Amino acid sequence: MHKKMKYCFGLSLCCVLMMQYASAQQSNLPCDRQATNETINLYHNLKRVLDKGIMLGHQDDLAYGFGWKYEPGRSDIKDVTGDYPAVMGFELGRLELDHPVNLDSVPFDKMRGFIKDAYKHGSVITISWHLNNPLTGKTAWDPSPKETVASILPGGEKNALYNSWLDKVAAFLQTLKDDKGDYIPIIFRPFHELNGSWFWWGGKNCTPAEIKQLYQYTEKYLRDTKQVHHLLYAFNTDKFYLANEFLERYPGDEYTDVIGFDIYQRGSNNEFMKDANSMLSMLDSIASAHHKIPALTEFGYGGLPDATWFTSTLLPVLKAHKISYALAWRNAGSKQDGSTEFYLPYKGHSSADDFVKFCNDEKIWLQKDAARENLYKQ
Ligand code: BMA
Repeated sequence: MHKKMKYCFGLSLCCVLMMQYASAQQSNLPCDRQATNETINLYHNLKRVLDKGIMLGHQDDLAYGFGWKYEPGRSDIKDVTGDYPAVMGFELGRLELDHPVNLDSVPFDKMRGFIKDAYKHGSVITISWHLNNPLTGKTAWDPSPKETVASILPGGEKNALYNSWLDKVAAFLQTLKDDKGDYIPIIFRPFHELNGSWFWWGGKNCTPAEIKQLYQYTEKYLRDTKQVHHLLYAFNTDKFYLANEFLERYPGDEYTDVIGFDIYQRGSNNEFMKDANSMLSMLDSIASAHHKIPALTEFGYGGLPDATWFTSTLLPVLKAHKISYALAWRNAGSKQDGSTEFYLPYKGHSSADDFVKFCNDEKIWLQKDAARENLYKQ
């Protein structure tokens, strides 16, 4: 080879290697490059324990359960298994309206206490946000008009309103500190189930480019404008059939730490297993290709009609895949509209014994298992 060519070849090889190194380094950090130490530690530890266990989560676990509300220390999971969930989910809907309680009647003041308690005992915290439709003033489930997402992006008529909502979210998040005054890391999961069309930010209600822009805008606003640096960001779809569908609204590797999907059983056990296995296989490969943390960001079989569902249906599916955590949705109990809603058994429920067996599997982690791993330490 000519000397000059040799030099050029060497230089390009060097550049490629440096770029590969830089991208590998990047994938080893949360997408917020100024994340607090505890947040960075959580990120690394979630990756470290991926092969060891699957953390079981529950939405609003400490707030209420089937037939009770706000009893200090109580949890349906604790009542049944003796331990709390390893992941606790909370919800911000209506914070944007200055309401003292969220859309599921949980006072934000109490929520702050639950989050502190969960953190202190070693659980992981994740927060969702069913924010109202900023253009119509109706709920998150008001899908029209299709201009809502465009209206809150820069240049849109509701951009200032949306910014004021993000100011409130940032202010709340910045009150989440431990006894020493350090921020409590949170897995923030905005615009969830974004491939379905039931929320104003989802599916047919905006273009993929618009929702990607909104996701990126939201993150930059919280991180760069409001200087919130204790968040890991979770991107999640609802049911999907192809990896391309999952990635259609993906905001990019620089904007996500955790990726996942929500799944609810509505048909037979076999159908659920088939769907969940297929989606989890796709998630496994997307997560490893993009160096992300895979999670089942919501799941449930409403009303738990099958007494052995946990060990016969859910467990084999979970154990066949790499999953950081699986968050069961809320045990709302009897609701105002006369219906009941719950996804994990309460004491005395017919699937309680099976659920205990499920939790006793070494792969399924509750709070004590998570605490043993010191997820917030280096
Ligand atoms: C839904 C239901 C609703 C609840 C909403 C937001 O799936 O549980 O009752 O208001 O989530 O938490």
